[in-house]
Amino acid sequence: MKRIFLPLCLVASVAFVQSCKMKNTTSAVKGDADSKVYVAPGKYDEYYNFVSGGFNGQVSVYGLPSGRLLKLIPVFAVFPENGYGYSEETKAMLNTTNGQIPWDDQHHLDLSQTNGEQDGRWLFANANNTPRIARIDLKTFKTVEILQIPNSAGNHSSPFITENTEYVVAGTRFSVPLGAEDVPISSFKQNFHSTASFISVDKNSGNMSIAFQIVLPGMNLDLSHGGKGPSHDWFFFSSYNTEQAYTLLEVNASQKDKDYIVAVNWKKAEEYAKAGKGKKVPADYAHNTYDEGKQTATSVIEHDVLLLDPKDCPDMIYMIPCPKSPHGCDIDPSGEYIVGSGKLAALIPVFSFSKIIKAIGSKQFEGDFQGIPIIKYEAALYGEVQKPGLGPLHTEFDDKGNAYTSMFLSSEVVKWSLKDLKVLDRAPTYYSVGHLMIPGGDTRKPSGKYLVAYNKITKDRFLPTGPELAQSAQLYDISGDKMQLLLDYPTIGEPHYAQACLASLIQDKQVKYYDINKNGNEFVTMGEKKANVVRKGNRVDVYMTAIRSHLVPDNIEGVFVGDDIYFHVTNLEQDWDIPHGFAIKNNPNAELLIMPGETVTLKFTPQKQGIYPFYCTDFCSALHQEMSGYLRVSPK
Ligand code: CUK
Ligand code: CUA
Repeated sequence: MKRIFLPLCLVASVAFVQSCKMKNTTSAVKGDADSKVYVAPGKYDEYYNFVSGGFNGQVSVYGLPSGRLLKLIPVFAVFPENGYGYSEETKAMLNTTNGQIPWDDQHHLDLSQTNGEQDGRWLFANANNTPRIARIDLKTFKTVEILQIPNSAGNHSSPFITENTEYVVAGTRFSVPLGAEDVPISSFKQNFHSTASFISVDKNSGNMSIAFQIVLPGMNLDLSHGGKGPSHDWFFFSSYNTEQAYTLLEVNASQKDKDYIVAVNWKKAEEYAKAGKGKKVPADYAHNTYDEGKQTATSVIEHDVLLLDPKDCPDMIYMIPCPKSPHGCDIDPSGEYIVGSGKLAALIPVFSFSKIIKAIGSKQFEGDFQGIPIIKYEAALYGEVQKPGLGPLHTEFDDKGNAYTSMFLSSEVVKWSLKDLKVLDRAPTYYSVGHLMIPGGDTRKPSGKYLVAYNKITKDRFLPTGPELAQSAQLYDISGDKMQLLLDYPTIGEPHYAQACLASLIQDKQVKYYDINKNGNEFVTMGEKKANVVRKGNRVDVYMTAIRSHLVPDNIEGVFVGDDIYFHVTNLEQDWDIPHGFAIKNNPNAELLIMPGETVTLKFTPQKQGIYPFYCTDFCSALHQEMSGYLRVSPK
């Protein structure tokens, strides 16, 4: 088994053969690794691990340390398994100003925080392709809100939050003209912009709304993180292509020795917005919310957004030079250190927040980038980690003053000390690690127990499955001086960032079933006796109930070709883990999975006469197979 690098790193990688011994990698697992990941039958994992789905558009949930897959949460893609995006109640969740978009590319996650610590309330997720941010309610593991982001493309630097979840922040990867102007691509410098959107999050409901968008020069914002503690008021973004090239072939976009970390004082921005320094401009975007009481989603189109132009808002934004195409932008638990990771740099620069503030005070600038002051590199720099490895991407932190950086090219996790910036340990990854994650590793209170590496290439780690292999995650014990590889487990889609928190933050808040008496769905059927079929023109509403082990009504006649039939199925069960399903032959609208106490609606417009069986798809009782019925469709 040969390791394959990107051509550009072939030469440089030779120096790192020490981490590239492919054969017999199981020897990396020593001693008591098995007992550290063994979660006995009936026992729970210690952590929930939320993993982004990449091009599958969903979020997956694992237990740690076992690596057991617990759930797939549908977010930015339709999910035939439970009818997300197919049921009448959820269709609106995928609504955008360009119609229903049933797919996206999901890269980053952030768990809500209070005072810089995870609070187990919500999980935010970004969509890269058609810029959107979703909020998942961790009481139900359901996507309850999706907000489209206007004036953006490639919503990559997202959805990172401020320390108290005051804002969830989204930054543009592909600069575009504001609005949808038809301009020559070669007018990039004049007409293209990136934006940093600050989306306020309601303290109680969690509801999101775009507070303001900061208009930045044309360039690519890549990743970001909010400050904490002393840097609470600030948000830091990494950027690349500050050459402002519009064809990103390396020669155009990676010429400069340094790109920038963009430091935004969002408290100042907030003040400017309040003082009327912004400009309201027309911008249409969809705001979709799932009402947990009414059990249904609605989509509203908003029409304007407040833009802040740095020219009108002095002392709000600064640029900090950062070597060679920075990717990750990570803040240590104290809030003092900002770690930039130049993908093509042979070092990791660590910036000091207090030095940045001093440099701003004494105006240690080296010119400006389209009017935004550039702080001198040395004036902002705390120090550099020398020879960390090749292709540094992302950094997380433990509770002992150490940082861990993923090295894509040299395929390893490198542990280094924040105090003296010395490399302390390296552990190979199999292979080409992207993000890495420590539970709470981007908060004020990281755990020092585990680290998970999310690898881009799997090769020989699992039984082969044709040309497409599962992605691999690897769990390390980081409690000692040396990292210890404990476990490989396959993941779904292509994970990028992930988050994990103590299970105790979430597990006791779980909604086990919905109280049928509080069911607010307008099509609820409160008991079998109320089951009914109602016709209005060519619309037929079937008020159906499901309870072990029958669907009522189970014989439906008097329906004609071309009728729009709405099956409103209410699950009457009042017990945990007793969902019923509903599917009908030849219906292009997938199926339903209805939780106890819930009502969900499936639309069907039969095109041909005939007898259409329907049935419960979830094996719910010994008489599950009997939970079925017939629809008769007659010619018009
Ligand atoms: S990105 Cu994937 S490895 Cu989209 Cu956060 Cu760095
Ligand atoms: Cu209900 Cu099977």
